[in-house]
Amino acid sequence: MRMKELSLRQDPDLRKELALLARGCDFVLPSRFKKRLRAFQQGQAQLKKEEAVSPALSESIPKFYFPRGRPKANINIDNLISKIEKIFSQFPSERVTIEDMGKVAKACECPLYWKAPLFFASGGDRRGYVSVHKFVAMWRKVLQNCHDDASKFLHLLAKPGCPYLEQEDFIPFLQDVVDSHASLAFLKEASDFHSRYITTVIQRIFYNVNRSWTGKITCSELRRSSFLQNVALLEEEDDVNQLTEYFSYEHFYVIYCKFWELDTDHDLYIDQRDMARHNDQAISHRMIERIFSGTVTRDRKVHKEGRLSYADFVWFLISEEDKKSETSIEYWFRCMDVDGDGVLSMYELQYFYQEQCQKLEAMAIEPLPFEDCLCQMLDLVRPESPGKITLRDLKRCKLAHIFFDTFFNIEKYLDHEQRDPFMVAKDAESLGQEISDWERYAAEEYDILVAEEAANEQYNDGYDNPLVPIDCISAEFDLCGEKRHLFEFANPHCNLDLDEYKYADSFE
Ligand SMILES: [Ca+2]
Ligand SMILES: [Ca+2]
Repeated sequence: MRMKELSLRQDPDLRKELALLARGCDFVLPSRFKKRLRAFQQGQAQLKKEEAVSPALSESIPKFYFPRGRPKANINIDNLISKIEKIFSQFPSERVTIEDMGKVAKACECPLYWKAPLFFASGGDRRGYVSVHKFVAMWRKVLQNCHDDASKFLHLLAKPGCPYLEQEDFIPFLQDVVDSHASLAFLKEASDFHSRYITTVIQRIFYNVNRSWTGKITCSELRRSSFLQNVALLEEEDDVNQLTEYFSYEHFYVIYCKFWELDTDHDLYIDQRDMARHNDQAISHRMIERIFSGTVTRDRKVHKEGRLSYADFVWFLISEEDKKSETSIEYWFRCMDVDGDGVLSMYELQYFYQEQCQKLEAMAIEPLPFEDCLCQMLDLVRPESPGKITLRDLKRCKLAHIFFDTFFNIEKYLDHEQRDPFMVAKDAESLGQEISDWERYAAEEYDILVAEEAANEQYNDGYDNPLVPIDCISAEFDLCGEKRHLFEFANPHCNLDLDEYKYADSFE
């Protein structure tokens, strides 16, 4: 049918006649044309009918791309809105402050800790409250346009019209967690610690969620991650320390203490010399240079000014203590790929191995010749194309941690060397089934720090102690109790101004 139609339409004689007809020329058409014209008109009518009945081809393929989530059938927005209006009506002038926003979040059928994003997205920060009208207008738009949690959460947190989340977008949400989660109540008076904790959690969010390394979390990255499940768990879990992926205060404490030890002048930056002291000179100088080269850091000043911010240290420490995660493998791969061509060449491996040999010799240990080490490593990684190790090879081999430590961490290299290869293989098999290396490290270090503090408390009776993150803190915790609250801020001098730590600096 359509083929015939096309040929009719392309007929020059017929086109001419139709044009004449359109101009109102009234003359007798030769009968052969009349016949063809009728056929054409019938065809047109048929085509119109078809167009009206069957959708265009693009519409007949079911929609499969839903950047804002798949719309749910039978969602009654008016019903949902009236529930919310009912909640607002319980408050004077139908205005709700951040303290009562939890009730609104629940009426919206959202996890409790969506309360701050809901509050701020409807302009609550400017007035100190949200009116029913503003809120309903905002939420109705969200319900109409965003069809799953990831899309809704992103819309609430992002700057207007922005399709991704940047680091600073998380601050109001996390400040509310600090202000209102029961297990962080002990931080109430330690406002200088709020920003450090928040910085840490933001870095962990980007470390785990922003798999593209762009500094911009997209809706699909958020959807693929476990972050929103963890946000929902904040409501059920009384202790943030149980949420080890993002929110654990103990994990923050370990990272911050490790940084504090290196940052001797406490300006929240460390240089290469400070970094060299980490873990008793375990990391090679050549690797430290690479960490400071700007290839794995977000702060653009790292390379120029030769200093690493606390935020960038979070990435370093987690990568250093858990070399099995995808982000960590990417982190160290970027560092080792000195020329940035996407493969680790023999030259690059040798460059890092040379320093390891020097270190071993200084320890009176005879190092393995590079060729032998190379054979071992190629055996371990089994690269797809010989002589070139790619990121894919390292992720696939499940032993990337041993590979990396061989080239830049002398202490861990020696540890691996002393281990039974059979056990190493078994480790690789059980990867992902037990707690992560990072979780194990953080738990052990936390216990050590707590014990150190307890000892200091006993001997110094709370006087200045260079090992304690903030000199003026007198630690108070209950070693027998389940929850150990390290900070009890007795000294008013430690209430530093929150502004003293500029977010803009570390989020650039
Ligand atoms: Ca410093
Ligand atoms: Ca390379």
